[in-house]
Amino acid sequence: MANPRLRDQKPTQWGAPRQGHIIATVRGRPRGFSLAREGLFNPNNTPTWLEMGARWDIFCKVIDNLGDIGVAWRLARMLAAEHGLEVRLWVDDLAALERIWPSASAIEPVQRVSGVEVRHWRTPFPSTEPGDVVIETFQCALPESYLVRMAARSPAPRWINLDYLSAESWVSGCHKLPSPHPRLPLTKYFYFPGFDATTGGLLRERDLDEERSTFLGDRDGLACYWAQHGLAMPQDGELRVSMFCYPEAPAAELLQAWSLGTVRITALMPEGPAADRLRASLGWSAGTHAWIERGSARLRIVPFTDQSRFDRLLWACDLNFVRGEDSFVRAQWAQRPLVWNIYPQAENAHWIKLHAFLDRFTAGLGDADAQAIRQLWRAWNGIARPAELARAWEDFVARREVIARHTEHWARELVRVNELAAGLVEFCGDIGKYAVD
Ligand code: TRH
Repeated sequence: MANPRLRDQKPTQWGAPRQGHIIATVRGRPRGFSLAREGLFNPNNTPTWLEMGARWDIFCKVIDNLGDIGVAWRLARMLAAEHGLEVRLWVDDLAALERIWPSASAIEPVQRVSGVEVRHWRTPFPSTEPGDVVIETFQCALPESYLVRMAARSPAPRWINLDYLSAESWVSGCHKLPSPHPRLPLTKYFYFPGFDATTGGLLRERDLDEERSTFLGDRDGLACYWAQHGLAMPQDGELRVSMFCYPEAPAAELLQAWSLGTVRITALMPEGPAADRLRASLGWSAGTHAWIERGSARLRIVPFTDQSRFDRLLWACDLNFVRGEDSFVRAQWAQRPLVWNIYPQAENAHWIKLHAFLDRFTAGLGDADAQAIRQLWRAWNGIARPAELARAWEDFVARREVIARHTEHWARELVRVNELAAGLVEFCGDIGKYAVD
């Protein structure tokens, strides 16, 4: 059935030509390289795939929570909006997309949202012409029929697996590694996000910093923002905190520590399983929007918002508790102190990942400040004993100004590292040039 949202859309948007880049890199081509086969030699002046503005297919399986779709959707929007590419996002759980982007519909199998064609990924998979670039997010395993069609194309689509974010050092060695398909004439390349120039970097919208500065520079706008949360502008000495975490995080214990402390805390916690667990452990039956007050602390459960509004929450708060992958990155772009609740893995494999990030993040800080961050993050993730949480919080909050300056500096340095979407576009252009017969 024709989808009314798609009817008036142009079938293809043409992206910016990247000819100059191609010519510059062809010189060092390896043995077996074929200009004609790669569609780069262009005697008839017909457009090459890069000149045409390639069509990109992104595949996303929602395993749990919202990080899979959070990353896939951000990448899809950026490729369409900032690189002029024609992007189709195949996602198996439209409701997850609707949660982080309510203008998407949980029931429309084909829809156009924010310049992206969104398709419900169902089984059996429809017969469709593969894109020029195929992004498999988090090794979600492409449909077999689609792989066969990819193999039948000449040249074959550029095929990338966009992997999970990690600060571990092995990432540099695996970034951009090719992996031939066991049966089909296809090669998948592994693309790893990361925190230095030897990795794929992080997703960061071009206008992000400007938007953030405008938001924070507009006092009336900020007052309006807080009023929407039922709050006046923050008072001197008060800390505004956002708390997005997994249900296992010791939120009730932290609230207890806050309530006994000298710093006034106002916390906003997005609704979801962690908020439900906190409610249950406090025997608190009030719904979203109600305040719970305990000593120096008050906490309110707030509605889930879209990704852009979530950014504003992070920008507005003085301290952000975040989790998973995408919100963790966004908290860094917010340039505010953060506490990461890492996605738990079997046999505590995530502890290694957490420490790898902590090592990078705290490098350059004095021992006591670094220790304050480490201890709070460890206690929040169940590595240190829960009894250590209150002490860790006290140390952290006492050093909050140094930590705030450090986080700002960290974020400014991180901006220099590759931007993931732009790097991916460039890499996909390069793959063809280095293919070997
Ligand atoms: O939801 P997450 O925990 O995601 C994951 C998944 O568990 C996944 O399986 C795992 O592999 C990955 O983490 C590492 O956390 P994350 O990544 O922060 O995703 C949450 C998304 O939700 C993010 O895009 C921000 C968005 N969001 C909103 O749009 N509005 C909101 O109000 C909030 C709180 C979040």
